[in-house]
Amino acid sequence: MADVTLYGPDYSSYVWSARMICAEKGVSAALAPIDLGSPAHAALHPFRKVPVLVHGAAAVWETEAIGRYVDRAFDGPALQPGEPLALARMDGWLSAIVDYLYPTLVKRVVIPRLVVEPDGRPIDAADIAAAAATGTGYWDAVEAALADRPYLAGSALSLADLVLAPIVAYVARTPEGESLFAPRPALARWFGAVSARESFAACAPRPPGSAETTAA
Ligand SMILES: N[C@@H](CCC(=O)N[C@@H](CS)C(=O)NCC(=O)O)C(=O)O
Repeated sequence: MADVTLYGPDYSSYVWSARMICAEKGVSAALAPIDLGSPAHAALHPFRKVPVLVHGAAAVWETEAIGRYVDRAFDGPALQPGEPLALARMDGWLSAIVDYLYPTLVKRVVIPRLVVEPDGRPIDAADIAAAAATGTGYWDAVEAALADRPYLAGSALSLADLVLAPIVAYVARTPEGESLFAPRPALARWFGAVSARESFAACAPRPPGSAETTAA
């Protein structure tokens, strides 16, 4: 029997991150589908988002909370630095991902490009271009952060790297992401390292064409 259950579709970048967090911690997580927006979903997450982690009788919601909970509740390699400045860097990046990178790049670039457009529905090219332009500054900030340290918080992998990596993977698959890595060697090196981890491939969405698999 798995240690925990994670609810949500595997294509969600945040579900991918939550699964990676569990895998890196050595926590076995069963992935379970959920009928998005349903009363059963609302019973687990008051804002009806994914992922939700269920451990025993407790439901934990929001990816950051799930990551911190898994890190504290289980043995295994620490995914949050103990040193105050490194912890502040991790917290800063987690906040920036949730408040800036995800809304701009996943909602306005990845979903239109990888979900809406292939589905034959209209996209707003001007909004995609505007979001990608804003994203350029965000990627430059990530590049600057990684220029003098291997991971976002410092010398060790943390929750921030595990939340950002699936977003980078999705953006890199869009036309706007074609020039993501070439001008940003630190980002490329970091993504190479995080995406080479066993957890990245093990928790990645099933290949296109599999049931329930689409982007973001
Ligand atoms: N702040 C939330 C965001 C969760 C989120 O937006 N999840 C998306 C999938 S990546 C979702 O639930 N989408 C379904 C919906 O909005 O109905 C977290 O960190 O978990």
